[in-house]
Amino acid sequence: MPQAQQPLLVIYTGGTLGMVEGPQGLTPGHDFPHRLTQALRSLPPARQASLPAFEILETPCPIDSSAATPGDWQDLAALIASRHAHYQGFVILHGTDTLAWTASSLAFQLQGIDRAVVMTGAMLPLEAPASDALGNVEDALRFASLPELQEVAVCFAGKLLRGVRARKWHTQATDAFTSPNYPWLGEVVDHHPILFSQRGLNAQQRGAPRFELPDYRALTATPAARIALWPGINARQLAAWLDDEHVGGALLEVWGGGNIPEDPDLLGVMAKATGEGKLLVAISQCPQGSIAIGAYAAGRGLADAGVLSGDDMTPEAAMSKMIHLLAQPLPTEERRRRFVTPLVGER
Ligand code: ASN
Repeated sequence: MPQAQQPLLVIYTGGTLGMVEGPQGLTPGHDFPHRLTQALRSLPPARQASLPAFEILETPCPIDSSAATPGDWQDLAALIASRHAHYQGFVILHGTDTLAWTASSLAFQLQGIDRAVVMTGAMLPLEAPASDALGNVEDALRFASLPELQEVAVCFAGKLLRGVRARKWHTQATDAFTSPNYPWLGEVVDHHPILFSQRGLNAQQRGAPRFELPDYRALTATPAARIALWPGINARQLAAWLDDEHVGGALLEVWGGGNIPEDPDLLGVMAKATGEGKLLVAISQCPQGSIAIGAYAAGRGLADAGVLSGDDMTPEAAMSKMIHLLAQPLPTEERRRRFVTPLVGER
């Protein structure tokens, strides 16, 4: 069937959007396909009629996304990859807490995807008064049916963001996501999805999809660590992470434009780790802007210790890229080269 005539596939993975009140508080509800179909009937007839056709499935065990692991990212990418040729696009309904992590990971696993994977969630359950759930689903469906959208994106509160640039920004507001270092890919105006197509990956896409689906579950032997530096951190504390033989890489969250204390012992711990082939990467603790290692004398040591620049990547993008690269049997130099190369518009 030509792509334009294929339906969308909606995958419900859990999250507040589909939650119901249980004895211990909100918990993922079941029977979501039926509940969503019911809810969509509450839309005005013209809006119902203009929705793209879709099929919907529920993962075997919907979760609160705070429980998600790289293994879940892997399962979701495998599911999309296996159905990819049969659907015009995908809408992933996901908890907001780790939505940006899953979006980032999917972008690396589904490199070169030639259709839309639109992730959304909600701050309130579908059946709650004044819920944002139905509006977010409606917007996501409309964006996912656009053939020019050919990447993993996050649709939330009327905005469309690049998935690998998105971050959860607010714990309560319905406008909960932002894209600190990349402009929006689109927005909804009067229930119409408007794409700013010159910003999309489709303009840079080359050839057929070249999915990379490594086994993240095998990675538990060489995990990645995330370490935010603080004033007063000492070499012994850093070594507790980096000397661990099971740690294959670490994201260091440093200050400002790429600065760390001028402490030779601290730098010695980093240099030892990179010398052992570990992938060390730095990003800034500032939520906006990029780092330039070596602009200040205080940052020069990072380059000398073999720490790579994460440029303006989000922590979610940097960590999921590191996990993606560590899960593949790559020579150290190739892994370092790929980390600093933009693969899916992440930097
Ligand atoms: N704890 C929820 C989750 O991430 C939060 C939400 O979806 N709004 O699954």
